[in-house]
Amino acid sequence: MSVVGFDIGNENCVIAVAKQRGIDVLLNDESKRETPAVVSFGDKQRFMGSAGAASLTMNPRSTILQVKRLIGRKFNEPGLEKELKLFPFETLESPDGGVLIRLQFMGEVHEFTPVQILGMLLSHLKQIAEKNLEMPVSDCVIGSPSYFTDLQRRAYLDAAVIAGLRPLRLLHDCTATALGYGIYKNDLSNSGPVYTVFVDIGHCDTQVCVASLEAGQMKIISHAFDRSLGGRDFDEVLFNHFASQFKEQYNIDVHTNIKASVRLRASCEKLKKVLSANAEAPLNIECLMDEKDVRGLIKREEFEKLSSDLLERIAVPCHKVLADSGLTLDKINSVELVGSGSRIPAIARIVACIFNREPSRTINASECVALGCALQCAMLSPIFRVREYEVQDSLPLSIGLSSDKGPVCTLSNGVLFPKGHPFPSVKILTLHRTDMFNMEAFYANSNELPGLSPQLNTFTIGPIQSHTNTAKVKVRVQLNLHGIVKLDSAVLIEDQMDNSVTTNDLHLTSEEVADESDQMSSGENIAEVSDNAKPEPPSGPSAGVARKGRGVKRLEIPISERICDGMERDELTKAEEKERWLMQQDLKMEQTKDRKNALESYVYEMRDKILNTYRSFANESDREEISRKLQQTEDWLYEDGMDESENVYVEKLEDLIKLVDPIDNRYKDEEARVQAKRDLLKC
Ligand code: ATP
Ligand code: K
Ligand code: MG
Repeated sequence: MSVVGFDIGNENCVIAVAKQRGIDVLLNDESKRETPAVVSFGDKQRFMGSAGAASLTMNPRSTILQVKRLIGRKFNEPGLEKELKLFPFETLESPDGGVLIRLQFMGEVHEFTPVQILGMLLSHLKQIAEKNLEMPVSDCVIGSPSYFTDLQRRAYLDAAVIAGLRPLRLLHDCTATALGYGIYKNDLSNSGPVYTVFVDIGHCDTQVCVASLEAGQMKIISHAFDRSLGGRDFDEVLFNHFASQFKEQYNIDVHTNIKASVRLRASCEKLKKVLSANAEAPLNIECLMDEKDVRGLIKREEFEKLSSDLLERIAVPCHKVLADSGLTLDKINSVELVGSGSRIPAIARIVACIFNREPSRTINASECVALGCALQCAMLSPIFRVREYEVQDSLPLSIGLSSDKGPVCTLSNGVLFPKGHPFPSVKILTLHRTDMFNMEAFYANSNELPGLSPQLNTFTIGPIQSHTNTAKVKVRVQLNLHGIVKLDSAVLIEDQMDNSVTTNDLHLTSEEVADESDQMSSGENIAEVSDNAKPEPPSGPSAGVARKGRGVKRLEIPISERICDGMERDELTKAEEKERWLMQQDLKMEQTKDRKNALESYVYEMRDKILNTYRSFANESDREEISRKLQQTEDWLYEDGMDESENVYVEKLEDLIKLVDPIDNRYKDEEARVQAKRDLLKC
């Protein structure tokens, strides 16, 4: 078993693995440390990662980029439509309001959900890891943006199932970075925490956090983000600049031509990178559109002016994270800048200005998330021993809970887990209920993520077989390692001695006893809430079993969960089947390619041998016959045989071998005879 961390970027993915010596980044088939997050559909097989990226300009309509942007989102979400327009592939609304990707494959129209596409990408990364490690990979930790909603987190987990992975945790990108940084920091004294800000600017988003680092522990204090601000937006500034310039200068409108806009966008990204190290950068694209070659030039200063709005927006999450942390600037010990999007010099300037100090770049900007994930995976995996280190995250979006009678929590707006609440965490609610009831989790503060649909999922608790009208139901709510809300268990508590619940509650946890007075004064529907630091495993086997103690009867109540808009079990099974079919198809095409290559090399090898090695072992007519057959096969390979099935190539090769074999046998016999003679002489 192995212990792996995945950073799934909008542009690049990184795989890290924990080994006894430390954490390593794994190389892909091209010996690169970063694998493009691209899934491309060819005519008969898929190309993923680097091979997928290579097909983008050839096959833009069937090449899926930035699938992370689309996952777990509603087609009609504000802002999404504009983003979808920038993609060269076709998207449409799915029956449940999500996004579908439509493309041509094997001569037919296929539709895939973003979850399926991410499943493909994860499965590709899994294969890279397995090839490197020469063992199966399943347990992993996957980095996720802190702004991900419950639906997006579930979508990630579903994609992992499709890929045959078992995520032990979805870890916030910044938390992963902070973990990888904090655990190795050895200048921490025992005189209180030091505070570090991490700023991660990726391809599509900006995430910031404040972490408190101490010897043996790392706590995230606050997260902030702009989920639509990253390197991609700077590319777009250059793209629009040159698109309008070329319209005037060359009379071409790249917006009307998919291939031209894909190529210009790619060139602008390169240009942006050149500008990070140079004061000016040229742009030359041959035959961009209407057979016109285009040329351009931009100075860094001009680029910065064009992107001034974007640069200003970087300040927003930076100020917010500090305000939410409750710390003043002078308490901040250092600022670490990560994510390759942050390599634009002006970004470092702005960050320096906000935090009043130079940001440091001591961390590997592109690998830190994957490294932190691998570390966390090692910590969670039973097969690995890692030094004691506590990781505590902070909830980025407030979550509330209501029942059919209204909010159940006493905090404002029904908040159960407020933003900033440490997690993983468990709360126990005590409600006065005697009949089956529903509870609904929801996002409690729409300001924290504008456009967010508040609904999460609904839980039905019951049926309840209560014999008294004063029964209480204790519900265990967990904010789990993935940042997902779960109702773990519900227990009916009936007092058998008498019908009052005011006394005899000494068996309850101390927190609840302490809360007793609250309970007395609260209304019918308001729950008594207490924290429970240690998450217990769900009480599966004991469900339905009544336990008695001190005259109090406890009975497990069944809970059923209805997820809002997620994948149902049977949909997931279907997606797994489809993925298996696609993998088989890819494999078949790879094998076909191998067989075709084998035939081709045999032709070349024999052509040479027939003229040289085999020359004296075949008569002229045999040689002519073989040469003719070889030539025929070669011609066939370039024409009718270009795209044949695997066994056709195998048969062709067998036919040729049959023809050449007698000659080869004669040659080998002769070789053996010569060798025997030599051996004899040596004796
Ligand atoms: P996300 O975090 O949004 O999911 P990601 O993790 O794939 O995306 P990164 O790999 O951190 O993103 O960063 C990719 C971005 O960094 C791209 O926009 C890329 O153009 C940009 N980038 C890479 N190198 C440079 C450079 N030298 N100068 C400026 N930008 C760069
Ligand atoms: K990345
Ligand atoms: Mg990233």
